[in-house]
Amino acid sequence: MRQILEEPLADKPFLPEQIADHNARHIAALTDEYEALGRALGRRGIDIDGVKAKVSGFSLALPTWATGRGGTRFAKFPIPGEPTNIHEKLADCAVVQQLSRAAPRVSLHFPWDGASDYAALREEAETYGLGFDAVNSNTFQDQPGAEHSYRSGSLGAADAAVRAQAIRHNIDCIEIGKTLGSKALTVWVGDGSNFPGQQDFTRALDRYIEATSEIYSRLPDDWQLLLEHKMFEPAFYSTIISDWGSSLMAAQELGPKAKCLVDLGHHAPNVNIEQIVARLHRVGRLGGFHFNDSKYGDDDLDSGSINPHQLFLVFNELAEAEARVPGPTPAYMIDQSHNVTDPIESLLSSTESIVSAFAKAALIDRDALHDAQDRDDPMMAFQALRRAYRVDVSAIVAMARMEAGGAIDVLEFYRDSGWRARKAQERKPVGLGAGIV
Ligand code: PSV
Ligand code: MN
Repeated sequence: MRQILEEPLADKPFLPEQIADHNARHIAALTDEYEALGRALGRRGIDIDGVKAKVSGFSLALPTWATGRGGTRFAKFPIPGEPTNIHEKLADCAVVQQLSRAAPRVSLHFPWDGASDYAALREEAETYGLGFDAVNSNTFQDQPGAEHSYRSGSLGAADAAVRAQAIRHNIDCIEIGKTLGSKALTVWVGDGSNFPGQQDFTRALDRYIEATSEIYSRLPDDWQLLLEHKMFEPAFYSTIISDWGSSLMAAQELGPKAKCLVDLGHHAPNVNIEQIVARLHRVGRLGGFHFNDSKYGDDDLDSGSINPHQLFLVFNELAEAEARVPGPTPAYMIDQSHNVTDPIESLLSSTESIVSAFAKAALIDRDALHDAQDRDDPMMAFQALRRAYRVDVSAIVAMARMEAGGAIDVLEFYRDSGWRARKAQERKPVGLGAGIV
């Protein structure tokens, strides 16, 4: 057992010297691995430092709701020391960012992340070196004291008063986001039906688009409206924005600031998500991602834990699209439910998986790939992808992280730091319950 690190005096969770001490123990091995990989890649004509530079430029956002223990609708098993309010959630996100150097933005969800002073919250985040990504609205749960219930839908509800309440909430989120410095509102609604005949598919979509266009009209010029589709749950027969087709239809009707957000878990098993990515990019409507992994449905498992190859293929399509039509980077975010791990550990490990998939995609020899495609040589086209996928890019990712001030072995540092045990002394216990919050 290594010694538990001291509570830092700085505004960041850990002192830079603590990270430097950790890195000093690992730098010789990392340099050795990086140089060996550099030689191997050099033989293929790939400059490892160029790949590392691309990796250094990659970043994603953390969802506040993934910093606490998630749960299923059956139960939630909290751990001592998990965050109980937005300030504590920010502190935990700061841990992930300080160690990984790839997660400098936080995505807030309202009303879960309510605060009394959002200008002060922005300053608080800045002291951690964090900024704010998209704000998320919540019209899938009823809040205490709310005038209307979302039990029969929200933006697509048959009752105009319910729709008006949902619109007002989204506009409130935009206003909060402006103070925070966010540039996007993500809208996911659970609206749908459980019985055939319960809802008129067309009229429900019409109502949703009409209500959402009111939100769209309140969007600042430099903002985006990210529409997140999901096949099912909580509605089990039909969902209003169930797939990328419905999402794209809505985005195109709303206007150019509306884009589609792809949550990897929101598709039927085996759906070709990488092709969806290519399609949405082609029409300029790929707004962002919620990364997670799944085996059965919207499992919200850790990114790369089940199907790292799919993650790689998604990044391959993004690299391909970017090479063809350079444009703004989509909003990258994690959206997971950490039911059995320390959420910080899952966020650290998932960040590493996502950055690694991105790094592998950066290794693909695009000329060889295109050449094989054009010669109608499926095996060599596949091999162009395979050669990149087989490379263990850990040394590139760790080197980029270390050079940016992060830790070489993020999980080892985090465990040695005793962060969670310290927080268990300081933070209030979380209640039992079910659900993700
Ligand atoms: C819905 O399943 C979702 O993916 C949306 O992004 C929500 O905002 C988030 O999970 C939290 O419920
Ligand atoms: Mn999501």
